[in-house]
Amino acid sequence: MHFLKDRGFNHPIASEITPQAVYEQRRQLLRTLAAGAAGGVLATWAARDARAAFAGPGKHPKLTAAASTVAGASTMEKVTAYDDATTYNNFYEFGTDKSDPAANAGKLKTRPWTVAVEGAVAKPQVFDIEQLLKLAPLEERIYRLRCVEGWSMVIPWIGFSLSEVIKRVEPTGNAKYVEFVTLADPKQMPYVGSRVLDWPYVEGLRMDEALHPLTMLVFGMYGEVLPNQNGAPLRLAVPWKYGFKSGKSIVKIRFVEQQPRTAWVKSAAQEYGFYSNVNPNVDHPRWSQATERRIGEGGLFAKKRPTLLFNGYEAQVGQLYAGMDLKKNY
Ligand SMILES: Nc1nc2c(c(=O)[nH]1)N[C@H]1C(S)=C(S)[C@@H](COP(=O)(O)O)O[C@H]1N2
Ligand SMILES: [Mo]
Repeated sequence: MHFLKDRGFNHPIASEITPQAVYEQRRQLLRTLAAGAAGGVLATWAARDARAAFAGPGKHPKLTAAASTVAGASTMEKVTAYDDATTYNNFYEFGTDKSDPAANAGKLKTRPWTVAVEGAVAKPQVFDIEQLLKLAPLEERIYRLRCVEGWSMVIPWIGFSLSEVIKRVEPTGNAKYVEFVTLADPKQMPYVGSRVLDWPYVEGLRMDEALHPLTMLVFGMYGEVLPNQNGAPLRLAVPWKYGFKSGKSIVKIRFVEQQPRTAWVKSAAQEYGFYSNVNPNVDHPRWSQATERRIGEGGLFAKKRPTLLFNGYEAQVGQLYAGMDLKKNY
């Protein structure tokens, strides 16, 4: 998947840097609001802040969402420009260049759409997308997204915790892992049938990872319905793992006993492990993972950012891996 490409030479501007004092003020405001009854105010404030930071508006129907109160769900970092988040994509079903998904995914039919939730569950169910959208209140969460290729973005997603779906199908004791199968329709997706990957694109999580409140089922971004190139009509966002763990255009969620054989493990197991937790101390065999380039922060010569363990979500998810050798389980 991984050709390192650059978006060109934009000079960072001073206003992109948030002064520490302002940052601290915002943190305090967040704490106050999260602790109290002012959720609605927080939603407005977060939405305004996000809107000010991206170049939008997009061309998609609006989705209304309140700011999430899940711990660690929203970073104060500057949100990536809408144009960058919707034109610099990985979605190999539509091509392997960063601009291919925006160019080729436009005609993907996202209605009608169903998601089969099945396997080791007491109540298997086929959800219609409209039904899924109403399963729980929509939340906005501003997550960092770190691609295994060494770049990152900050994206305001709209959706809710995947656990909302999981609890409704009642997993049995045999449900140790969750497998996510995404659409593979050669009629709509020009690269399905190519040998780039073994289609469909399959991803997976351990059960406790899937149940973690930060693991998000996503229907929208930047206040709007997801653009097709970002995984419409629904995708996953698992912010502490490399981006490829977050499958786009999901059609099936299966609860299984054995660790799923994921598309990238099948393609290159030495390079892309099942866990794929963001980790600056575990290099990819062909490049360092110690730093990353934030998309929008200038060109090839912009200063790289240090990559954070679990992409900065260690306080929330570190427990899941207590005692586990992260170098072995990459
Ligand atoms: N079905 C599918 N899902 C996918 C991919 C893909 O090629 N096919 N690419 C992954 C990778 S490598 C990344 S980094 C993210 C990118 O999401 P974005 O384009 O919305 O930023 O989607 C992930 N989900
Ligand atoms: Mo990625």
